[in-house]
Amino acid sequence: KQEIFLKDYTSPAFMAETVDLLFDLDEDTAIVTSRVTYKRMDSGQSNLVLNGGEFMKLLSVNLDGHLLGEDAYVVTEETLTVKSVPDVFTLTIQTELYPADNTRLEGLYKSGGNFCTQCEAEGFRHITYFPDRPDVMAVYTVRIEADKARYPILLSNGNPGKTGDLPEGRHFAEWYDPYPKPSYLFAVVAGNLGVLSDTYKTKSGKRVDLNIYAAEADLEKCHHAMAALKASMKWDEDVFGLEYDLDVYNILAVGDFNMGAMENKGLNVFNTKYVLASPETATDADFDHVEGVIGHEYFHNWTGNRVTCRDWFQLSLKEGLTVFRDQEFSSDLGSRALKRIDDVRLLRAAQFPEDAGPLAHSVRPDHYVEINNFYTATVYNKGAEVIRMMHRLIGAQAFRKGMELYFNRHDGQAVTCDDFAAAMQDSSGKNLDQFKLWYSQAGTPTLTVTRERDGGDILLTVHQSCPPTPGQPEKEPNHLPFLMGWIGPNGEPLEPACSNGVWQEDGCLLEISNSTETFRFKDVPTGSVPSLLRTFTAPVHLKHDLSKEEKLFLMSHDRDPFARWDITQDLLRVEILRLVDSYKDGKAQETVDKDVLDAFGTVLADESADPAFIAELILLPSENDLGQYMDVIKPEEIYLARTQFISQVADAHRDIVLERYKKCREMLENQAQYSLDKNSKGLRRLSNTLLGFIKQTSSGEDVCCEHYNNATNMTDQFAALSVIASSEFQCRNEILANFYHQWKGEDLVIDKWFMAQAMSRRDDALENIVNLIDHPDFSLTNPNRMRSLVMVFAGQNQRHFHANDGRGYNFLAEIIVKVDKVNPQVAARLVAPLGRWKKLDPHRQKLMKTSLDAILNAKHISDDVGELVAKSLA
Ligand code: BAL
Ligand code: ZN
Repeated sequence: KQEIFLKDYTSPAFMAETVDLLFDLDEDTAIVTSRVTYKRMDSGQSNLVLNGGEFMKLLSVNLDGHLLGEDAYVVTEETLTVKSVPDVFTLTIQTELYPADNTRLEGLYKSGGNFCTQCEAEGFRHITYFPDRPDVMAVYTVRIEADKARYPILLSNGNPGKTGDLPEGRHFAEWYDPYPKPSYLFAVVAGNLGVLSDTYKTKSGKRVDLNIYAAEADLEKCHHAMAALKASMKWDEDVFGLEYDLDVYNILAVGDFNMGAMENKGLNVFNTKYVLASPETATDADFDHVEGVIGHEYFHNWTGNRVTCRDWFQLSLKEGLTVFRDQEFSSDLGSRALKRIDDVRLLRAAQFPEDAGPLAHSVRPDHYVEINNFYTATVYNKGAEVIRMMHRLIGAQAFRKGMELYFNRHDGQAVTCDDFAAAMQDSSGKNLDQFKLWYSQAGTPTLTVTRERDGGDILLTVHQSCPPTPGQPEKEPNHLPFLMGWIGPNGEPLEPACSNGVWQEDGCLLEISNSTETFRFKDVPTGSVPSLLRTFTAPVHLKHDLSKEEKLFLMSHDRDPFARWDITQDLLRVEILRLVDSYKDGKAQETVDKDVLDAFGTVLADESADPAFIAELILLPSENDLGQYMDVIKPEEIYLARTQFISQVADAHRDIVLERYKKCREMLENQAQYSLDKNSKGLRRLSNTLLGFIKQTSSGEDVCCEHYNNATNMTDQFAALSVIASSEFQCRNEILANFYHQWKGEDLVIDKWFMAQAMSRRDDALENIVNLIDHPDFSLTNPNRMRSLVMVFAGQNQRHFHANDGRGYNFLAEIIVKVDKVNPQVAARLVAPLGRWKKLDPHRQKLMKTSLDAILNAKHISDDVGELVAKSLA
């Protein structure tokens, strides 16, 4: 495949206006008849060029009622060109598809015996020949015909139309979607499914039928998703005035899905992982993810569907904005501070390494080979940070007005990130020209903050720089919001006047646009400490000159919960990295600093704060996170130093840890039943986090195994399983076997069984992981299973992935080559960890590059994998 460039964009030569599709479904094959009316937009183009070709057979082409001979069109592997077409015409094309053989899971495929589709980004071209690009928006009518007994449920986008019986036990259903949409939002479903139904009344009084389709046995696990859907509909009305527009909202849950979910108009298709949840089978975090993803797909109805992307370079137009919207939704429903901590943790774990590695790209990339490779943390999560910065810079009111302006201007259109920024600029009057560099410049900027006293005042200087990224050697300074506060020497918040900063409810907002800027804070008492980058108002690395004592001071006095968490992470990170540096021949030469240990004890004993928040404070930076702060990652020393830290905390504060754990458990036991309320979730989160410390004490095995045996919900059971799977406890093998037998057949729970082992740091973990590939429940064709074992191992088990003999790398490379034959999108997702070789020592660098070479040299590698491996080796 050729690389394509944003600068080469041209508008469509032909517009499709109406699309009529007939799906004639058989057990393994499908005949699709598409009847499309086209209109010429560019008089210089006499031929109509349509995308399509692979994995389907062209049966016939018919123009305005005339069957075309083979001299009237040209078919290549990727296109169908119909020669010399009129200005306006109807083209009818018949294709034959083989959904039962479709393991790539794009286009039409079968999952669990049911038919479903995935068309984003370019799957529609595997259903029929069509201008498969997002700026061709048409009105779709769909008719599905299938065996009635095997496929009683027939669904597509929009509102339902006629249904009826056909000869030979078949039946049909028709669907009409009045809203013009691009082909990537098309969906069709045929299956034997149960349904959970409800209704929603919109703010203008319209009734909407809500249906979640899933296997009959799973329906009882759909109630949380249904509640989340209704909450999303209400939230979008309340916060943005946006109402749902069709008569029905359908969701299908499928077990084989490349993504988390898909926002097809009126017919979302979801990975079961983000729909099904019961206390027995899903953790509290799973419940939160279901709520967030249901919200995300619902919010796409306006940000993505009603207004869509002009081209795939603009993917963040819908994804960054919709992630921002789902983050806000979850914050409003739960705790804003905890949600922000979660989101920043994810950004640092997934996006910062991407931005620092060979696959770095801007939020709006300007070239690609395979668009599927750009559904990334940068486009999604950094994209959401870009929207969040705009929201902060112009304020919530102007942002809401900007959204209204955006919809007034662009409803029914396919537009660009510039169009969105223009709406925000026009609603606020703030010039966003420089700000838009966030869309085009890759890399994570570093902000360095220094302080200088000038009489009674403090001069605070912020310097910004951004490292080179592939294709971008030089960077311009970014425009960004920097929120901060001050804590006075007595521990009380201070609000010193600032010449060029504006005090808001949660801190003083500084706007930064030059590479170096100085802010004067008036009359700041000696001993005051700044609380920097509150709520993480910009996606940057922060460097500052705060001493250990000042950090400890903030840890106990900053009332801003996010800032308190972030400074605690900073303190812990610096301390663990000091230990890492001290290791010689696998032996620690230093012990944990007493002040840090004492402060940790104070946090553990703090009963005034929300237990969920205490859990966040005591959760140490991950091994991956620590590695990012080293010039050369030392995987084994990081693992050892982090474990040493946990052991020393467990030693020094054994009684507090056990006491706190016991109290949490007692409070939970006193509750009549499992509850998802904030307090119960917090108590589970804290006690489960404490297990990691208890594991290192002499009573570790007893407490962890008892915790497992007494668990009445998956949150507790999985927390214990994870700790035990990574331990040398006698009970380990028995408990792993017990878990497997208890949950055999529950796919999402068996995924957790694989995951717990993929995360194990035991000395023999790698061998076990390699062997699990041959387990009867492992499958190369199921993306969730692949992710649970292979992605979790390569992405989260730094110690074993970077095994010094290269076994971790070989294992991953071999799997990538195998999976690539089955499902290139899933295979491509596994490449990134191997590409980050520059951060390792020369020995490992060589091994990693050898593994990348092996992938590149394998036969018939896909464009998906080829693009990423080539970039990784560059
Ligand atoms: N559009 C792909 C899945 C999602 O971001 O919602
Ligand atoms: Zn999305």
